[in-house]
Amino acid sequence: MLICPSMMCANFDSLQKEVRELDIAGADIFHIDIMDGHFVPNFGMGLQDIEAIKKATKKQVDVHLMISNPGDYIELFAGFGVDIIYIHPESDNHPTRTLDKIKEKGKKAGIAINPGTSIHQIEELLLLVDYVLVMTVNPGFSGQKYLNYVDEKIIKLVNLKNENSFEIIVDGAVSPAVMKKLSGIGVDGFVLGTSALFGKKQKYTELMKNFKS
Ligand code: S6P
Ligand code: MG
Repeated sequence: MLICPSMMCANFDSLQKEVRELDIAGADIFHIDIMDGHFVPNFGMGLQDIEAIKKATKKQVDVHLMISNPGDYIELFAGFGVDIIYIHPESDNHPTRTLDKIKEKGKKAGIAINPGTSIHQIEELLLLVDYVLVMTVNPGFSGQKYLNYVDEKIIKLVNLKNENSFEIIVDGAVSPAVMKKLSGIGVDGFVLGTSALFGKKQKYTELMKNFKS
């Protein structure tokens, strides 16, 4: 089970300390939310944050691009040495071209899909991606409510995994209970923010140990 801390929810007074502690605690992929105030009504992390996080860990780093026309920025983000680039096909006129661009840069390609995006709309893309990031909240903010109706789509996606070769990561209001439920049905990993990991009394090592067990 892959644990992906959503770094937007970390304590920014000491971002690199947070990264080092999460790294030691067993984080697998550091998740960086990038927003443009256009595709989503908010602004997320900045380019300088990617640099700071990359300097503090050797583990994998992803960028979740919640931006319009992500195809215009693949070179820019690949240049920061991230490992995985997620685009929203909803915000790209030519998502397959953009996924090709990501792979040409030697990066793993992912699609992030909104709660209202059906499998039918993205079926062809499944042949081209390494990861599918299923949004269980509408993108743009942490601390939202889990949208239960997305579960049906997650089950369908799990069934499609055998014909393709992608991993399913769930992003949005993932609590320990959600993790337990979804890892049981074949989800590969979780983006963790305020619902499970940040702002808690327990240390990251303790929390992470419980999640992995
Ligand atoms: C949402 C973003 C997510 C959040 C994450 C926060 O737009 O893509 O990665 O940061 O969902 O977790 P939580 O538990 O506060 O919803
Ligand atoms: Mg995200």
